[in-house]
Amino acid sequence: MKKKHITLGEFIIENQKHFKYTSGELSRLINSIRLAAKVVNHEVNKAGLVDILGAAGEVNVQGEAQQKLDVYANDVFMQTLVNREIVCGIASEEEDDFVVIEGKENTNENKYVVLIDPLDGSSNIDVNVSVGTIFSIYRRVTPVGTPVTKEDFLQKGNEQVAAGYVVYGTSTMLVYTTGHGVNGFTLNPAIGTFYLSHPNMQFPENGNIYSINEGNYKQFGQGVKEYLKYCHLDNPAENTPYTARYIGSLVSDFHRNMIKGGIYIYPTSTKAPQGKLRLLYECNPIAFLAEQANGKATDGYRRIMDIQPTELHQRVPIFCGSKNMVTKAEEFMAQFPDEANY
Ligand code: AHM
Ligand code: MG
Repeated sequence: MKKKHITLGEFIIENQKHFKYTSGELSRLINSIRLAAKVVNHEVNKAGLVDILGAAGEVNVQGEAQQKLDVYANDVFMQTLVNREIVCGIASEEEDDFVVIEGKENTNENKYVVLIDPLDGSSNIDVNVSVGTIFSIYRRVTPVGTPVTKEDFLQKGNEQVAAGYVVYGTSTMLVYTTGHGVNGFTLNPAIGTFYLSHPNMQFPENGNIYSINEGNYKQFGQGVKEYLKYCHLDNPAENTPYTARYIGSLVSDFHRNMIKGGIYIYPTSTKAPQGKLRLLYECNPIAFLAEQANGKATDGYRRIMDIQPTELHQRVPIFCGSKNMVTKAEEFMAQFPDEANY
């Protein structure tokens, strides 16, 4: 009988064969992200309701006051990873510094670190628009048996062993890669199970969607301005004018563009001289997914995954999406080489 309706749990076990190390640690790690995603999904889905109840001073079953969703999501992901004792450290957008997890009997024997943006797209939380979780996973570089250090987190995107996101949208999906393509799983909320719904996701090489906060136009550098003028041209041979679509949630904009073909840009500007998005837990995982799905991710000049991180919360500009569209944008940027020095 042919296999069908494959669950994420089954897929993780099946794909363990790809992993270089077979202790099952990485599989257990992805499984714990799956669990945390379901818990956060449950809370995201009653966001408006919680507000109504919250006005009356709602408290949860533990007797704690309701928290903001981004803080809540951070707690859920951190706690799930801590409880399962499968990582040696976590860095999160919500935490100033990385968190050391000593694991079983304080042996520091775990090999992976996780970097996470627990709830990305914060401006959309209160208005019933899609938000997401982004995660990135590395093997530690310092010796097992010692507490994790900053060096374990400041690795190039190139070294990622897995990355993915959860999009809490019209349906909830978990999309991830371990370096063997990108696969998407949709949550059946009735039974709380993710099913493989989007196997082997691929960016169309071309597209006609551009996603950028064009309200900042006057603050952009000349390379981006010239590229945007190109996007506006009435030139059917080049597929322009492009269609503008900008949700303001990286995960949702990226997800749509991966399916339909498009480019997402968060460039430098006078307001955000280094760009806005964070290299380690926003740009690198998105870049890994983009490349695994036959797309491209650069800072306008260099491959995102080749950038050597120096800070946990470092920002970089990002251009990601359909390969030919990103390459075209880079051609405009190349005319203004000074803008590479952000
Ligand atoms: P956040 O981590 O504070 O939510 O910020 C990241 C988000 C991205 O999801 C989104 O693409 C971008 O910020 C939107 O920023 P802006 O409102 O400046 O366009
Ligand atoms: Mg974010």
